[in-house]
Amino acid sequence: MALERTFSIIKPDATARNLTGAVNAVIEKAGLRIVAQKRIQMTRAQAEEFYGVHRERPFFGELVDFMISAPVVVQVLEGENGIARYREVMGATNPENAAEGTIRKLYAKSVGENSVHGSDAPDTAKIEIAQFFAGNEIVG
Ligand code: RTP
Ligand code: MG
Repeated sequence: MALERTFSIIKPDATARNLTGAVNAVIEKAGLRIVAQKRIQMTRAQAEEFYGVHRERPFFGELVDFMISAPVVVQVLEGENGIARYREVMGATNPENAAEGTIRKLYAKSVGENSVHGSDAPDTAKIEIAQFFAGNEIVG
């Protein structure tokens, strides 16, 4: 299979605890390559757009507040079967259900403050990457 790109966010709970390097170590050990990365302070508008699919969910307000509560690190990851592979490495949304060795099992605080985001499909990966990166910022 060809290399596939996915979009990742190291969320505020992780950056606040200085876990950027620790999360990146798990990502790289899993065979994914970080082909773009930057630390940003998300605006409310960016967070609302990013999580727009969850707008009607009861946790939406809390989720947006959380995503702008501290800087995040946005990334593009590349690897064989990259989208599914990164979902595997992240672990279940709720860290209580996450498998041993996954990022969320190791570092997430709760179902809301769960340390990382990863795209769930090729179409969303493309849209999410384009929201935060210009083509010439990604170097494979
Ligand atoms: P993500 O989109 O961030 O990669 O996470 P996911 O696919 O595993 O989970 P999703 O269902 O898309 O939910 C998006 C994010 O919303 C927060 N959340 N809070 N309080 C709650 O019950 C709740 N449920 C979800 C989490 O930050 C989750 O990652
Ligand atoms: Mg999701």
